[in-house]
Amino acid sequence: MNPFEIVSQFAVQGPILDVKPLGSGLINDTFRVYTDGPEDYVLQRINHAIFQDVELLQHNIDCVTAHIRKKGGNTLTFLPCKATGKTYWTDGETFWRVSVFIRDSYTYDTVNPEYSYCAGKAFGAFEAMLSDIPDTLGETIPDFHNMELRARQLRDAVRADAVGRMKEPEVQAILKDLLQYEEEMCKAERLYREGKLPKRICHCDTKVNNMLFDKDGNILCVIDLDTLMPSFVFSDFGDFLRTAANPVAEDDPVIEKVDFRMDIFEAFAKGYLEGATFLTPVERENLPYAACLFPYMQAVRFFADYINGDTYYKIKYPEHNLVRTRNQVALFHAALSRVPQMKAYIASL
Ligand code: GN1
Ligand code: MG
Repeated sequence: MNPFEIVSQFAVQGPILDVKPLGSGLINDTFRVYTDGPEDYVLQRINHAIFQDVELLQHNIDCVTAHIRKKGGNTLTFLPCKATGKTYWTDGETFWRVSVFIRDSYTYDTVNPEYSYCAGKAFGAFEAMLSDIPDTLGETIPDFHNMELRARQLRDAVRADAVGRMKEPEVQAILKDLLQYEEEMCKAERLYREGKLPKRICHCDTKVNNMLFDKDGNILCVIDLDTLMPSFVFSDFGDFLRTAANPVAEDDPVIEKVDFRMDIFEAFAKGYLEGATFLTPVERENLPYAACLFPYMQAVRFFADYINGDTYYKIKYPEHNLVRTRNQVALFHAALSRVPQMKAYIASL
């Protein structure tokens, strides 16, 4: 079906002029819809293999956007489907949704400390706003940021060795390195089982380019709401730093350039702690752990996907997931070496 017909399933205004690819997500396909009316739109094909319960996915998004709007915050506006009134449309095979395109907005793949401070405040405030949401949200991908599960998935991938990549010496070396830290990195699940760590509604994909800025660097709103779900606050804190504190992209092959920038960490932590006024001492104390956990978890996920033969993340060339893995492993080690400094900084705030 052509995109024009898909868009016209939704209550859009004005004739549609054009539909063009937008953004750089690794999971869904995104397009900008140009119209002759007052608004342009964003059309997205939801990756149904990954988000298997689209009804639940859109339920979470509908509840959260309504709650934020009620509180006077800025958020995305999804259009109802003309036939069903739901915020998605399906032909039985593919799933689509449409939201209003936010004009004069900018996304960045790298940020300076000033923008990181604003992002910290915005994500902290975002979580604070959701702390009293009356609705029940489900896990759109069950155990999405559960490190124990991700570690098990890596072990399963290694055991199956579906495409014979375990014979590569580098793969063996990376595996050995990652396994050394497995227990330490599964701390969050242990704290949760001991009743010391709560789950809260988190964004769970706080990479730096999931935030819209205006031309002066103010945050307009948080986007990519697919993974909104109950999780540990570590998710949002850690995943932002994973992308923002690294001076290079997550798939940059020159790993000598990978680093964990403390100026970005400090600015983000300061903003986050000002916005997230609800944190318990255990959550606060473990923010440096979160900064290590997310590069680690992402390394494990990219690595497992490489071993599985690239079935999850979109890749642009055959070694892409291995290159991503090397980058994230380097970032993990850089972050780990800065834990004492991170702890001292958090304690000083
Ligand atoms: C995926 O599709 P995108 O780029 O928003 C992934 C995140 C990863 C990220 C790595 C549902 O996000 O968890 O951190 O790639 N989303 C899902 O770039 O798996
Ligand atoms: Mg995403």
